[in-house]
Amino acid sequence: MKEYLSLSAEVQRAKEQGKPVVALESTIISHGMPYPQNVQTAREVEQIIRDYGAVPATIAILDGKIKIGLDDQELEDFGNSEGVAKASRRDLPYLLATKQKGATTVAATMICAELAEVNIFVTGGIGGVHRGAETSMDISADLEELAKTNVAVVCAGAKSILDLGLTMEYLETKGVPVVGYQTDVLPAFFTRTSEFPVNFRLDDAETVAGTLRAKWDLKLQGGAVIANPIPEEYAMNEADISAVIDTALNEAEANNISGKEVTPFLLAKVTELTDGKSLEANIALVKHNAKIGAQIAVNM
Ligand code: PSU
Ligand code: MN
Repeated sequence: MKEYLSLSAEVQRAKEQGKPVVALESTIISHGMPYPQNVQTAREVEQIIRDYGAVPATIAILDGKIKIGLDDQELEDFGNSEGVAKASRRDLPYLLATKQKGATTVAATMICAELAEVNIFVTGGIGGVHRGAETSMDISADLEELAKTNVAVVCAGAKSILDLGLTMEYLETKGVPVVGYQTDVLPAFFTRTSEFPVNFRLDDAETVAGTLRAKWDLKLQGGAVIANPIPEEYAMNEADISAVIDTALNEAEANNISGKEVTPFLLAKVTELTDGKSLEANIALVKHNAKIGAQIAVNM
């Protein structure tokens, strides 16, 4: 197993010194944001994690290795590459064996983080049950991973490109705690609220850390969702974003988009249709998540 892992110098040092490490995914870099904002955001997010006392580990598949932490040049090359494969659980072995570049999704990042013994992971939004899943059966592998891999995911909830109600039901079935960080309801990524209550509201990083510790001390297999709403000043207008999402969903259907292409297609459409306003929101919420994630890691 260890032969597949390659830790950056910074992460290696952190491990030796027993410093807290926070994992970051790379699909958000390759498929979630355009270049160069993707690389710039990734760097800024890493710096926020350092500023709050933890060490960032951006995870990606490169040269037949699972990279735990990218150096500056690797990050730049990765963010500026065309056609990087989106890598979820099923894709990891193939991409490693064929030495292709892979951008890890939430599911794959959780797997790699656990292999490297990192249990806090910061991202923007998780995948979930898609609208119309009762016929398409499009349910993100992220949910199944949350059910079995011991990594907590700090995010801004999930975009309403998904069916948030069914996503909550799925997580409930799998026993995945959905914690609202200073909120009573599940945030919907671009907006601070949705109609769905979270399972537990926790108001500080220390209590989140204590909850995670109790879960894993009891060997209750699986992760947790720590849902942290977008900062008020960056939240988008509910009606505007909901209209944009409806258009994006219609275009996906009209273009017969399916499988792993669905989420990247919808993300790109939303960015395009909001003239980059959603990109600004996306950047702000990831940075906010980085701050909370680092604080939780420090408290672990
Ligand atoms: N949702 C977002 N931004 C993202 C993703 C989802 O708001 O970048 C990415 C994440 O990497 C997530 C993946 O794990 O898309 C889910 O893809 P799918 O629905 O195909 O499982
Ligand atoms: Mn899917």
